[in-house]
Amino acid sequence: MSKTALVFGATGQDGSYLCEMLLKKGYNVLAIARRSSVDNTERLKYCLNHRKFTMVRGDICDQSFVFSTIAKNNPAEIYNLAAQSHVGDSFTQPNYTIDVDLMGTLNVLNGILNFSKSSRFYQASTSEMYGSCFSYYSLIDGTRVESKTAISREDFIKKKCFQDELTAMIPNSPYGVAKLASHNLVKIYRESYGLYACSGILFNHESPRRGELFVTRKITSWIGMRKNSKTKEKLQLGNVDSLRDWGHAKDYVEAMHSMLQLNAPDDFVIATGCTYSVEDFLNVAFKHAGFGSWKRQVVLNPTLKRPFEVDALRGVSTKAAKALKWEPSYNFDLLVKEMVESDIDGHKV
Ligand code: NAP
Ligand code: G4F
Repeated sequence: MSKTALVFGATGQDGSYLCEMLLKKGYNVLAIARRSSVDNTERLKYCLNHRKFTMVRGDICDQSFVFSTIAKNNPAEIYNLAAQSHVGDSFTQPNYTIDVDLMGTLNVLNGILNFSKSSRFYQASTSEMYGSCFSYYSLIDGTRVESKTAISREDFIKKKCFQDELTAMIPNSPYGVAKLASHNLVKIYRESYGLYACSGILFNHESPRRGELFVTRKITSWIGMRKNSKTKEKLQLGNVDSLRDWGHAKDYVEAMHSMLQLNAPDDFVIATGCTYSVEDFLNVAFKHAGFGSWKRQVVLNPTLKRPFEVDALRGVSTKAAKALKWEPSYNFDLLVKEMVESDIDGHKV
């Protein structure tokens, strides 16, 4: 008999790729989408007519809904991707972010504990939980040194600084705080009650389906509009110096699934190991679009800067490579190219 997977956050970027992948693997997929006054199922267009796909309307903050859905379906696997996922917005909507990103997780964990203890659980943790903490290998004796002092951007790049499963986590945003509390709850429920519960510490991952308010898609959707003569406005951005480890969402949903197929639950970093600045993204995206220098087309607007920034991210996925046999199939250039081409082509994904 086919396994059933319950997906919270199915209408989002990752949720849509995950649902498609699970259907391909033969799962019955129960997709949770919150009620909306406009259609929010665009990204699920390849799933909606599949005979093993069922969509249920509900909110992760509604404990009675979460409990009854878990109890009724006793799913083999539960993925929690539902979140207010915009870091910048978490500064202006901290209470709401904590409600969805922390209390929502707690609802699912308690639903599993009380009604479906055999369900395997995946939690969408994030590199935003690190804040400004990182590690680096000492170049002198080769041992792993945790650096807790401030380091320049140049040294971060030069000294091969990175974050992994052992790096300290001191978040810089309400979003990071909510996600870290959820991350710790997953560990506590795993160790206290024996649940099969995992967290994937995923670094930034993008795709043509990325929401248009995240920086990568904001850039490529502007390029698409400019190329198709739909805007004369310049592109407004905040901090273009920050460094991110950007992968492709399609690769990352494979890792989520693999984490739930192990003999024992564990937490894993999922990342490419490479770091690029927002400025690098602009350079490569403008090159693929055949545009000149981005500097003539972009306005740096200080009001788009965050009150507190995660300056530099580079993840090391050695643990996932070994246990999950996971590695990314996209590099930075391929990812940017796919996003630019999709937006120029009218976003047919
Ligand atoms: P996304 O596109 O913003 O999707 C978030 C999903 O959560 C959407 O389906 C959204 O529904 C749903 N949602 C929001 N509030 C909800 C609520 N109260 N009840 C039920 N559903 C709700 O995010 P994503 O990029 O796919 O990321 C998936 C998860 O991974 C998120 O938890 C995110 O925080 C985490 N994460 C993402 C990255 C990344 O780089 N993408 C990295 C690390 C971790 P609507 O469609 O109706 O808005
Ligand atoms: O694209 P972003 O908004 O992604 P951010 O903040 O790194 O968060 C994403 O990745 C996290 C994993 O590390 C996820 F947990 C989270 O859910 C989300 O998916 O911003 C990237 C960088 C930041 O440094 C930001 O300050 O781009 C900078 N930036 C510059 N101008 C901008 C803009 N970001 C946005 N969203 N919009 C701008 O105009």
